[in-house]
Amino acid sequence: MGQGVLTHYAEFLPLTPATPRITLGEGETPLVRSRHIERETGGEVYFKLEGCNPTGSFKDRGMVVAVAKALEEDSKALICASTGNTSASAAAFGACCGLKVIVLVPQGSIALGKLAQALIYGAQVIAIEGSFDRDMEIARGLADRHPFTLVNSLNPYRLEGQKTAAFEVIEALGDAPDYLFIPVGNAGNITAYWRGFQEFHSREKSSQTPRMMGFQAEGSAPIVRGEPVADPRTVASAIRIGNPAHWQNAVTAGKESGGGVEAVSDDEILEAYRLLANAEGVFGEPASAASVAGLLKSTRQGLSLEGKRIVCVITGNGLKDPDTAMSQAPEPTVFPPDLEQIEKAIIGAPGSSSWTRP
Ligand code: AN7
Repeated sequence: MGQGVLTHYAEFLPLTPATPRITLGEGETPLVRSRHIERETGGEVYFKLEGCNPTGSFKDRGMVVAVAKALEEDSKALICASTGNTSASAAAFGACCGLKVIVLVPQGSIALGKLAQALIYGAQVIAIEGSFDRDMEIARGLADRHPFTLVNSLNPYRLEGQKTAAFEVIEALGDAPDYLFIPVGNAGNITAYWRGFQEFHSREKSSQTPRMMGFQAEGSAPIVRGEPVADPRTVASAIRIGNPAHWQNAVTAGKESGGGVEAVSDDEILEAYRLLANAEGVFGEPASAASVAGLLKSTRQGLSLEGKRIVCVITGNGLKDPDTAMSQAPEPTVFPPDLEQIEKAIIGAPGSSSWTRP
């Protein structure tokens, strides 16, 4: 337990004896069975809780490999463009390894918790007007001009690390599931999972590979539309991406696996976000809820999941984005310190007790 991705999965990663086995305790995240949403689908539904990683998202699995290789190659600085989670992860691993970290984020559209992380871990945070896609071009340009290691998912070590989540799913279930529902932004993660599932299948560690069901937000769904989106919009700021780096790989994963990439609306995302929290006790960030929104939408559109095993990837922790949480739930009610008044508010008029949840 707790040995980290580099040690645990060394034989499946491009490591050498000179690769430092750094870790912040990433990986080995829980796979939790659904108790509520499952009933609506007829299948067996599990949530892969990637928000339990050290910086609160799946990015840590790939970042630990990318940063270890950067150290091996004697790099002195990391750079990335990010909608938030990549920057938090890069900042943390950079801090623990003594590397300078530069992160480019879209000004005004990165969730508060992620910004707080990048800042407190000590990264140089550069907020740029406009969308993530332009930040990505600038980060690539800077990495070309200077000896900075680009740690976006264009860095091949990132996807190598992220594929270990698929290994864990197979190990937890004893086989690959029938379906994997996953949010899609830059499309690195769906690419990495597909690679991981194929790799374990070819090593006879699973009897099948799952159908890969990727979901973009409707207002930033370039893969679904078949063209880049100039001004992507969605409440799920992590996946507000108009021109994904791994576009073609996502299409391939969908095709080869018998799944595909589709869109869910912000309303569908927020419905799934609230349901996940208040009916399952799982607090994922809005982008993560896109996987569950996709599952509910597919079921309602008639996809038969009877007897099937389904995994939804909950990619990031809900605490990352407190503003969206506060906007989606009622305000707390304020009382004076008076037992009777508070009691009345909780159980209503005398004699009418209501102890069970509505
Ligand atoms: C919670 O941090 O792109 O399809 O710069 O933070 O691999 O991009 C984050 C993406 C899903 C989409 N869920 O994954 C970034 C960034 C969460 C995320 C995605 C992201 P990809």
